Amino acid sequence: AAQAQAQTEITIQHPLPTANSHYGAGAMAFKETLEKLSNGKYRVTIQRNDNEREMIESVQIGTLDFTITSTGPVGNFVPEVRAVDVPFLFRDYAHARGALDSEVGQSILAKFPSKGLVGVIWMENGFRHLTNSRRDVHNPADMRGLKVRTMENQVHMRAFSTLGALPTPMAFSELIPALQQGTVDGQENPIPVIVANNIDQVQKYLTLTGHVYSPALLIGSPALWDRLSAAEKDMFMQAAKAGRDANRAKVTADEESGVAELRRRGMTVTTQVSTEEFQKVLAPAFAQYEKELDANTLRRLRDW
Ligand code: EAX
Repeated sequence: AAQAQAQTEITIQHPLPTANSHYGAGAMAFKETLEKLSNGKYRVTIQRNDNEREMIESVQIGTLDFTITSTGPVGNFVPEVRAVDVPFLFRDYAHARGALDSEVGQSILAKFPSKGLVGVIWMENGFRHLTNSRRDVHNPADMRGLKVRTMENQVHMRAFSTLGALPTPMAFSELIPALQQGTVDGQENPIPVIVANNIDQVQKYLTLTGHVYSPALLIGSPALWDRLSAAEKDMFMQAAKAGRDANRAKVTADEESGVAELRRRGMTVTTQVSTEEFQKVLAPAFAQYEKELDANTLRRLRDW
């Protein structure tokens, strides 16, 4: 009888609803493609875990095979990633996707193995917008004094303090309770995250600041990856590309429908925002980024 093919269980975790979210779409496409290409040798289990830092730590020690995470906390593991979190770095989705898929984006992924992680592929969270429970925000002056939850990301924290807000870093898992209890006044996330997590239920005002593009990543565990043959690595990469494409397609769809949906749910939406004004106020932060981050990488990403 044919040798029963040994089956390998693969687990992937991400912080959003497994069904209707842009990470869920990516994880599902990854699962379906890998199971198909491996003729069932690999079976993928998708789980939700809304603490991105924890997932990255689990991948690093080998207790988790893959995670889809925003780059938010990743800069604390791979400092070179901080360059992609700089506000107003990317003009639009085409710029961000093209630059990250190009050799400059790949050169950042090449920094992961020395930190005990495998940066498999760039995925996408989306352009981040501000929500808050206190007031309509039209310009930087309206940000003053707002307690804004940020990701555990020094680049973002510096931007919000430069704008006069009070950045309060915390994991995504703590966000909704903090908004419910009023520990923070606001937060910032892409439309798909706001819609998928019903953040409109704890926030009244949405301002389409688009202040930073938030990449995501499929990060793998070296404990698994280094055991794969070249042919298997190729299968995993094809599955990763299918996941990336499905993830990005869902972001595009959510961007088109999400703002109208949030208005329908009762949010007050401010669409006209002068990004020039925000960038002018952020000038001191940009000067710091040029000093602290890899200026060459910043320039190559910005000019791509
Ligand atoms: O990755 O922590 C955040 O605000 C992230 O955008 C969210 O977990 C999706």
